[in-house]
Amino acid sequence: MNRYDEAKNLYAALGVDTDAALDALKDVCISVHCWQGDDVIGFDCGESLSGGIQTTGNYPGRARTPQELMADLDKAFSLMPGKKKLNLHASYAIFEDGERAERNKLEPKHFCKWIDFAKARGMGIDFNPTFFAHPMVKDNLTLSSPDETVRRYWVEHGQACIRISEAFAEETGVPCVMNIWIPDGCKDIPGDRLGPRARFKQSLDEILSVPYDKSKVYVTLESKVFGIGLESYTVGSAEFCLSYSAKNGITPLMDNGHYHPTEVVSDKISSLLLFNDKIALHVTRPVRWDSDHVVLFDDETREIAKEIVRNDALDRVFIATDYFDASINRISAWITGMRNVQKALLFALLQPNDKLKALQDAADMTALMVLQEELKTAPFGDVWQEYLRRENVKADYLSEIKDYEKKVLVNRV
Ligand code: RNT
Ligand code: ZN
Repeated sequence: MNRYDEAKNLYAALGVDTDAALDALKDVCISVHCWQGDDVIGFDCGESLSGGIQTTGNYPGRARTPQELMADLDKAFSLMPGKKKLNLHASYAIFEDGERAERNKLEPKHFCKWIDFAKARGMGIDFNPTFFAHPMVKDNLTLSSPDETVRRYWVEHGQACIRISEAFAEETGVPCVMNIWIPDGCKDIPGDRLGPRARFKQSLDEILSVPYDKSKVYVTLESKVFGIGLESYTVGSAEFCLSYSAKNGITPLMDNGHYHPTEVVSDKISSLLLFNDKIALHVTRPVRWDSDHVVLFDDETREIAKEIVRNDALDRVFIATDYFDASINRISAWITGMRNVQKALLFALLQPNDKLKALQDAADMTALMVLQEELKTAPFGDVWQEYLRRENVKADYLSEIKDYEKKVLVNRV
């Protein structure tokens, strides 16, 4: 008997159907963030990263042009199993022949190369207005700025992005998730917490006043607790973003690096699912702060996946990766994080969820603990290998990455 068949029997004894789990996983689409490939720099204005987020490390081989980023994405995609979507930021606009456009004047045509890229690969595109790394960010503020010229500029940027998102959906035939995240905040104790939030609220209202097809564009709103240099006050806090989303019929997005260190997103998912048709996630790994380390197959990633699966919400949660590590091979980082999200989902799909629930309802917490611990050492690896085999992807991606590094990446100097 091969290892998969043996694992299948062992899981069956625990009440789990491994074939059903593999079938479910193959339909899950994960949105792959383009910004891991070039340290969140983009192509539109050459400003260094700001907004309280930081990429650290200077491993050779950063993608410097759209061509390089597309080639690297292709390399990464070829070694990632499963269904993918491309997640772009507005700062990745591609301008032809020196013709530039300001962020408030961006149009679908500035992304036509990306549309062609996605279509050729049968993928949808998700989108993010870029409210950072730009000279119009004044005093760390964008949509909440008291300077009407600044606020208007960024409102127009948001509106332009809605039109671009709708074009992505129309061109690819796949709905587009457009995520709004602003870095706005204060390093030190503010004298007014209400004013910036009131202006942010008004700006969002203005952005959403652009007519768009809600079956094609899902607008999401991402909260945050603090950023580097913005430690004391964040305009788009959790309460603000959840309340705004609930009241205005848009989708809340939780990034698991955006909460206090002992708060976990896995515990928030069930609550949001009770009150929202859809929710969105940025899967990342915070180490001591929102450090955006590569996602690992760790406890919290598994717990997040379990909450999606056991609440039967695979079709209600938009899952996207969001991390940036410049200290290791960037393509390997992409693949490792993506595969770990999928591993966590498979692990969750291999839980006897009905049994676990019944034990809890019967208040048999002893048996619940024993079974949950037992599951940790079940032959998960053999089922994962079977998934890779069915997806036609090798378990070993490192050798191919090392080869690409030698042939392509080291020449980028
Ligand atoms: C920042 C947010 C945001 C960004 C990307 C680049 O803390 O997580 O999602 O990481 O938009
Ligand atoms: Zn995020």
